[in-house]
Amino acid sequence: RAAAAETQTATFGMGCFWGPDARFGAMEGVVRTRVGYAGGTTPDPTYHALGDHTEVVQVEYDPEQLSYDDLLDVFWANHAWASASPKRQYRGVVLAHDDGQRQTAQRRRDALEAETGQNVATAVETLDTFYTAEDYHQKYELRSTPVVGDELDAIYGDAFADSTVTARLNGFVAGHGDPERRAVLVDALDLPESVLEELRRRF
Ligand code: MHO
Repeated sequence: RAAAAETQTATFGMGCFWGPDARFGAMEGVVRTRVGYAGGTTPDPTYHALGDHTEVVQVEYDPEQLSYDDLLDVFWANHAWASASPKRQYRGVVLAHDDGQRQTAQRRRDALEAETGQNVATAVETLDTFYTAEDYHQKYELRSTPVVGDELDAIYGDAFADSTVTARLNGFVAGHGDPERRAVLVDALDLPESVLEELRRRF
């Protein structure tokens, strides 16, 4: 299916960003993922000098295949929204890109509280600046897969963090996505046999 001319972007804090990078990357309709730091005020944060920022995943998606509500389903189901994180680095937060996202996220937050009768600790805020994290955090699961990580890093170079294929593979090596979709992707890849062999072994 052809990608839409215009993609949309969502940004979420849901604990250590390695996990959600893989989870969203596996989803059909996600075009690109990036991990980074946002939600604070400290200029130019890094992993070891985060200041008041939070680890977040940024998800670029095709609105003809996925809605913001679809992403919020995954967001709410996959982070600890009922208790405030002791570290701001790992807090749950929706960083809305516009008023529409902000209202949708707030509506979902209210609905979750109404359904469960529990207090939701996760915040809904407006995104200011997203600072891309260091390369070694991008698609961490894929990067740390023996053989595959190093080979793809060499083949993709600067595109490693930005490609749809690496987003999908990052999700698949982490165990997301169904076996059929994994097989279809691997069969379509023009990559060294050592890489394909290792991927098939893992899938
Ligand atoms: N290595 C840390 C989390 C890293 S995440 C990028 C841990 O597993 O505790 O914050």
